[in-house]
Amino acid sequence: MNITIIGAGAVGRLWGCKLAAHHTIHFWTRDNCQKLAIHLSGTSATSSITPEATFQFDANQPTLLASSEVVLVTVKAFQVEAAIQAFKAHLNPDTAVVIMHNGMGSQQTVSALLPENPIIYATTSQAAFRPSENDVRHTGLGPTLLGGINPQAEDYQALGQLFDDALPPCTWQDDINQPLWRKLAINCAINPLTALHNCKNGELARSEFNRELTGICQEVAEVMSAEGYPITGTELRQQVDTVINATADNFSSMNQDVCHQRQTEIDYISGYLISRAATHNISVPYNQRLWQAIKDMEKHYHDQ
Ligand code: KPL
Repeated sequence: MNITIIGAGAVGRLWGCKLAAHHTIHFWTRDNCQKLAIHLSGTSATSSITPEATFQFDANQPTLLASSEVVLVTVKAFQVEAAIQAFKAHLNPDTAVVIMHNGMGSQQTVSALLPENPIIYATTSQAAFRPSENDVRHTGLGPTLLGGINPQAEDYQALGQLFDDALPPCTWQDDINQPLWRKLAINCAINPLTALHNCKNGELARSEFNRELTGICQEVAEVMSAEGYPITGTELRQQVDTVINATADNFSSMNQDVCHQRQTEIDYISGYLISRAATHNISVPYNQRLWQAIKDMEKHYHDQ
Protein backbone atom coordinates (compact mmCIF):
# COMPACT_ATOMS: atom_id res chain seq x y z
CA MET A 1 0.00 0.00 0.00
CA ASN A 2 1.00 3.63 -0.41
CA ILE A 3 0.82 5.39 2.93
CA THR A 4 1.47 9.05 3.72
CA ILE A 5 2.44 10.02 7.26
CA ILE A 6 1.50 13.59 8.19
CA GLY A 7 3.97 15.03 10.72
CA ALA A 8 7.52 13.93 11.42
CA GLY A 9 7.53 13.98 15.23
CA ALA A 10 8.61 10.94 17.26
CA VAL A 11 5.34 9.04 16.80
CA GLY A 12 5.10 9.70 13.05
CA ARG A 13 8.72 8.66 12.51
CA LEU A 14 8.30 5.48 14.57
CA TRP A 15 5.22 4.37 12.63
CA GLY A 16 6.79 5.37 9.31
CA CYS A 17 9.83 3.14 9.92
CA LYS A 18 7.68 0.26 11.17
CA LEU A 19 5.12 0.42 8.35
CA ALA A 20 7.97 0.59 5.79
CA ALA A 21 8.59 -3.15 6.29
CA HIS A 22 5.49 -3.89 4.16
CA HIS A 23 4.43 -0.61 2.54
CA THR A 24 5.67 2.41 0.60
CA ILE A 25 5.87 5.33 3.00
CA HIS A 26 5.89 9.02 2.13
CA PHE A 27 6.04 11.87 4.67
CA TRP A 28 4.22 15.21 4.59
CA THR A 29 5.86 17.80 6.83
CA ARG A 30 5.80 21.52 7.55
CA ASP A 31 9.36 22.17 6.35
CA ASN A 32 8.72 21.13 2.74
CA CYS A 33 11.85 18.93 2.50
CA GLN A 34 11.91 16.47 -0.45
CA LYS A 35 13.69 13.60 1.37
CA LEU A 36 13.71 12.49 4.98
CA ALA A 37 16.33 10.23 6.59
CA ILE A 38 15.38 8.62 9.89
CA HIS A 39 17.63 6.62 12.16
CA LEU A 40 15.55 4.29 14.35
CA SER A 41 16.88 2.69 17.53
CA GLY A 42 15.37 0.99 20.56
CA THR A 43 16.28 0.66 24.20
CA SER A 44 17.49 -2.71 25.48
CA ALA A 45 13.92 -3.47 26.50
CA THR A 46 12.65 -3.13 22.96
CA SER A 47 15.71 -3.86 20.85
CA SER A 48 14.47 -7.34 19.92
CA ILE A 49 11.66 -5.75 17.94
CA THR A 50 13.44 -2.52 17.05
CA PRO A 51 16.79 -3.27 15.47
CA GLU A 52 18.80 -0.18 14.60
CA ALA A 53 18.38 0.96 11.01
CA THR A 54 18.38 4.07 8.87
CA PHE A 55 15.43 4.67 6.55
CA GLN A 56 15.12 7.05 3.58
CA PHE A 57 11.72 8.45 2.67
CA ASP A 58 10.29 10.73 -0.01
CA ALA A 59 8.58 13.79 1.41
CA ASN A 60 6.10 16.49 0.46
CA GLN A 61 5.22 15.25 -3.03
CA PRO A 62 1.60 16.01 -3.89
CA THR A 63 1.37 13.13 -6.42
CA LEU A 64 2.45 10.62 -3.72
CA LEU A 65 -0.12 12.03 -1.31
CA ALA A 66 -2.82 11.81 -4.01
CA SER A 67 -2.01 8.13 -4.68
CA SER A 68 -2.00 7.13 -0.98
CA GLU A 69 -4.61 4.61 0.14
CA VAL A 70 -4.04 5.56 3.79
CA VAL A 71 -2.98 8.84 5.40
CA LEU A 72 -1.83 8.68 9.02
CA VAL A 73 -2.02 12.05 10.80
CA THR A 74 0.39 12.13 13.77
CA VAL A 75 0.55 15.85 14.57
CA LYS A 76 -0.60 17.17 17.96
CA ALA A 77 -4.33 17.74 18.47
CA PHE A 78 -4.05 21.53 18.18
CA GLN A 79 -2.19 21.18 14.85
CA VAL A 80 -4.69 18.81 13.19
CA GLU A 81 -6.86 21.49 11.60
CA ALA A 82 -3.96 23.40 10.01
CA ALA A 83 -2.33 20.14 8.87
CA ILE A 84 -5.52 18.98 7.11
CA GLN A 85 -5.99 22.41 5.48
CA ALA A 86 -2.44 22.09 4.12
CA PHE A 87 -2.89 18.66 2.46
CA LYS A 88 -6.64 18.52 1.77
CA ALA A 89 -6.40 19.82 -1.81
CA HIS A 90 -4.24 16.80 -2.79
CA LEU A 91 -6.28 14.15 -0.97
CA ASN A 92 -8.34 11.55 -2.83
CA PRO A 93 -11.88 11.30 -1.31
CA ASP A 94 -11.49 7.49 -1.00
CA THR A 95 -8.31 7.70 1.06
CA ALA A 96 -8.70 6.48 4.64
CA VAL A 97 -7.52 9.11 7.11
CA VAL A 98 -6.24 7.82 10.46
CA ILE A 99 -5.90 10.42 13.24
CA MET A 100 -3.52 9.55 16.09
CA HIS A 101 -3.01 12.11 18.86
CA ASN A 102 -3.18 12.44 22.63
CA GLY A 103 -6.43 13.87 23.97
CA MET A 104 -9.90 14.28 22.47
CA GLY A 105 -11.94 17.01 20.84
CA SER A 106 -10.81 17.13 17.21
CA GLN A 107 -13.43 14.77 15.73
CA GLN A 108 -16.02 17.39 14.72
CA THR A 109 -13.41 19.56 13.02
CA VAL A 110 -11.92 16.61 11.11
CA SER A 111 -15.33 15.34 10.00
CA ALA A 112 -16.31 18.82 8.78
CA LEU A 113 -13.03 19.27 6.88
CA LEU A 114 -13.13 15.81 5.26
CA PRO A 115 -16.82 15.02 4.75
CA GLU A 116 -16.20 12.26 2.17
CA ASN A 117 -13.20 10.33 3.48
CA PRO A 118 -13.34 7.32 5.79
CA ILE A 119 -12.11 8.70 9.15
CA ILE A 120 -10.48 6.47 11.72
CA TYR A 121 -9.16 7.45 15.17
CA ALA A 122 -6.28 5.68 16.86
CA THR A 123 -4.72 5.71 20.30
CA THR A 124 -1.33 4.21 20.96
CA SER A 125 0.70 3.37 24.04
CA GLN A 126 3.87 2.89 22.00
CA ALA A 127 6.43 5.36 23.30
CA ALA A 128 9.14 7.12 21.31
CA PHE A 129 11.22 10.27 21.49
CA ARG A 130 13.69 12.15 19.33
CA PRO A 131 17.11 12.45 20.96
CA SER A 132 18.27 14.53 17.98
CA GLU A 133 17.01 15.88 14.65
CA ASN A 134 17.22 12.66 12.56
CA ASP A 135 16.94 10.09 15.35
CA VAL A 136 13.93 8.39 16.82
CA ARG A 137 14.20 6.07 19.79
CA HIS A 138 11.49 3.50 20.52
CA THR A 139 11.27 3.54 24.32
CA GLY A 140 8.17 1.59 25.26
CA LEU A 141 5.79 -1.04 23.98
CA GLY A 142 2.04 -0.95 24.34
CA PRO A 143 -1.21 -1.57 22.52
CA THR A 144 -2.60 0.52 19.67
CA LEU A 145 -6.37 0.62 19.17
CA LEU A 146 -8.20 2.04 16.19
CA GLY A 147 -11.75 2.37 14.94
CA GLY A 148 -13.90 4.35 12.53
CA ILE A 149 -15.95 7.40 13.46
CA ASN A 150 -18.06 7.81 10.30
CA PRO A 151 -20.15 5.45 8.14
CA GLN A 152 -17.53 5.58 5.34
CA ALA A 153 -15.05 3.88 7.72
CA GLU A 154 -17.30 0.91 8.49
CA ASP A 155 -15.47 -1.61 6.31
CA TYR A 156 -11.94 -0.68 7.31
CA GLN A 157 -11.35 -3.37 9.98
CA ALA A 158 -8.42 -4.62 7.88
CA LEU A 159 -6.47 -1.57 9.00
CA GLY A 160 -6.22 -3.22 12.42
CA GLN A 161 -4.17 -6.02 10.82
CA LEU A 162 -2.09 -3.57 8.77
CA PHE A 163 -1.04 -1.69 11.91
CA ASP A 164 -0.61 -4.95 13.84
CA ASP A 165 1.81 -6.29 11.20
CA ALA A 166 3.87 -3.11 11.63
CA LEU A 167 3.93 -2.66 15.40
CA PRO A 168 1.85 -5.10 17.46
CA PRO A 169 -0.38 -5.38 19.36
CA CYS A 170 -3.00 -3.44 17.44
CA THR A 171 -6.73 -4.15 17.35
CA TRP A 172 -9.79 -2.71 15.64
CA GLN A 173 -12.50 -1.34 17.96
CA ASP A 174 -16.20 -1.08 17.13
CA ASP A 175 -16.42 1.99 19.38
CA ILE A 176 -13.09 3.80 19.46
CA ASN A 177 -14.40 6.48 21.84
CA GLN A 178 -14.28 4.08 24.78
CA PRO A 179 -10.49 3.52 24.56
CA LEU A 180 -10.01 7.20 23.73
CA TRP A 181 -11.75 8.08 27.01
CA ARG A 182 -9.63 5.58 28.96
CA LYS A 183 -6.47 7.06 27.49
CA LEU A 184 -7.81 10.55 28.26
CA ALA A 185 -8.11 9.55 31.92
CA ILE A 186 -4.47 8.44 31.95
CA ASN A 187 -3.35 11.67 30.30
CA CYS A 188 -5.52 13.83 32.65
CA ALA A 189 -3.75 12.21 35.60
CA ILE A 190 -0.13 11.86 34.46
CA ASN A 191 0.57 14.68 32.00
CA PRO A 192 -0.29 17.87 33.93
CA LEU A 193 1.14 16.60 37.25
CA THR A 194 4.47 15.56 35.72
CA ALA A 195 4.64 18.90 33.90
CA LEU A 196 3.88 20.95 37.02
CA HIS A 197 6.26 19.04 39.28
CA ASN A 198 8.88 18.55 36.55
CA CYS A 199 9.21 14.85 37.32
CA LYS A 200 9.28 11.46 35.64
CA ASN A 201 6.03 9.48 35.44
CA GLY A 202 7.27 7.05 38.12
CA GLU A 203 7.53 9.79 40.76
CA LEU A 204 3.73 10.05 40.81
CA ALA A 205 3.73 6.74 42.74
CA ARG A 206 4.86 8.70 45.82
CA SER A 207 2.23 9.02 48.57
CA GLU A 208 2.04 12.82 48.29
CA PHE A 209 0.25 12.42 44.91
CA ASN A 210 -2.24 9.82 46.12
CA ARG A 211 -5.14 12.14 46.97
CA GLU A 212 -4.88 14.20 43.82
CA LEU A 213 -4.64 11.16 41.51
CA THR A 214 -7.71 9.65 43.18
CA GLY A 215 -9.61 12.94 42.80
CA ILE A 216 -8.71 13.29 39.12
CA CYS A 217 -9.76 9.69 38.36
CA GLN A 218 -13.01 10.07 40.29
CA GLU A 219 -13.93 13.15 38.25
CA VAL A 220 -13.05 11.53 34.91
CA ALA A 221 -15.09 8.44 35.87
CA GLU A 222 -18.14 10.61 36.57
CA VAL A 223 -17.88 12.39 33.22
CA MET A 224 -17.12 9.17 31.32
CA SER A 225 -20.16 7.49 32.88
CA ALA A 226 -22.34 10.47 31.93
CA GLU A 227 -21.00 10.15 28.36
CA GLY A 228 -22.25 6.54 28.23
CA TYR A 229 -19.06 4.72 29.24
CA PRO A 230 -19.76 3.59 32.82
CA ILE A 231 -16.61 3.09 34.89
CA THR A 232 -15.51 3.69 38.48
CA GLY A 233 -12.82 6.01 39.76
CA THR A 234 -11.12 2.98 41.32
CA GLU A 235 -10.86 1.22 37.95
CA LEU A 236 -9.38 4.31 36.30
CA ARG A 237 -6.97 4.77 39.22
CA GLN A 238 -5.75 1.18 38.74
CA GLN A 239 -5.10 1.86 35.04
CA VAL A 240 -3.29 5.08 35.85
CA ASP A 241 -1.12 3.28 38.42
CA THR A 242 -0.30 0.56 35.86
CA VAL A 243 0.89 3.20 33.36
CA ILE A 244 2.83 5.10 36.06
CA ASN A 245 4.73 1.88 36.86
CA ALA A 246 5.16 0.74 33.24
CA THR A 247 6.52 4.14 32.16
CA ALA A 248 8.25 5.03 35.46
CA ASP A 249 11.45 6.13 33.78
CA ASN A 250 9.81 8.26 31.05
CA PHE A 251 9.05 11.96 31.02
CA SER A 252 5.49 12.55 29.81
CA SER A 253 4.93 14.45 26.57
CA MET A 254 3.53 17.42 28.53
CA ASN A 255 6.55 17.49 30.80
CA GLN A 256 8.72 17.70 27.69
CA ASP A 257 6.51 20.37 26.09
CA VAL A 258 6.75 22.56 29.19
CA CYS A 259 10.52 21.99 29.52
CA HIS A 260 10.99 23.17 25.93
CA GLN A 261 8.41 25.97 26.32
CA ARG A 262 6.17 24.50 23.60
CA GLN A 263 2.39 24.70 23.46
CA THR A 264 0.93 21.75 25.40
CA GLU A 265 -2.08 19.54 24.62
CA ILE A 266 -3.83 20.62 27.85
CA ASP A 267 -6.92 21.99 26.03
CA TYR A 268 -7.48 18.56 24.43
CA ILE A 269 -6.79 16.64 27.67
CA SER A 270 -8.05 18.34 30.89
CA GLY A 271 -9.74 21.03 28.75
CA TYR A 272 -11.83 18.47 26.87
CA LEU A 273 -12.80 16.77 30.15
CA ILE A 274 -13.86 20.15 31.60
CA SER A 275 -15.98 21.02 28.56
CA ARG A 276 -17.79 17.64 28.61
CA ALA A 277 -18.25 17.95 32.40
CA ALA A 278 -19.92 21.34 31.89
CA THR A 279 -22.51 19.89 29.50
CA HIS A 280 -23.45 17.32 32.18
CA ASN A 281 -23.32 19.85 35.07
CA ILE A 282 -20.56 17.88 36.79
CA SER A 283 -18.00 19.80 38.81
CA VAL A 284 -14.37 18.78 38.22
CA PRO A 285 -12.24 20.95 40.57
CA TYR A 286 -9.09 18.76 40.47
CA ASN A 287 -8.95 18.81 36.67
CA GLN A 288 -9.94 22.49 36.55
CA ARG A 289 -7.04 23.41 38.84
CA LEU A 290 -4.54 21.45 36.74
CA TRP A 291 -5.82 22.96 33.48
CA GLN A 292 -5.45 26.46 34.96
CA ALA A 293 -1.97 25.75 36.33
CA ILE A 294 -0.69 24.55 32.93
CA LYS A 295 -2.30 27.50 31.12
CA ASP A 296 -0.52 29.83 33.60
CA MET A 297 2.79 28.09 32.90
CA GLU A 298 2.30 28.48 29.13
CA LYS A 299 1.50 32.18 29.60
CA HIS A 300 4.76 32.80 31.47
CA TYR A 301 7.08 30.83 29.15
CA HIS A 302 9.03 33.83 27.98
CA ASP A 303 9.25 35.64 31.31
CA GLN A 304 12.65 34.24 32.37
O1 KPL B 1 0.73 9.32 26.78
C1 KPL B 1 1.54 9.66 27.61
C2 KPL B 1 2.25 10.93 27.35
O2 KPL B 1 3.38 11.10 27.79
O3 KPL B 1 1.67 11.77 26.67
C3 KPL B 1 1.73 8.86 28.86
C4 KPL B 1 0.75 7.72 28.86
C5 KPL B 1 1.52 9.71 30.06
C6 KPL B 1 3.08 8.20 28.93
O4 KPL B 1 4.11 9.07 29.25
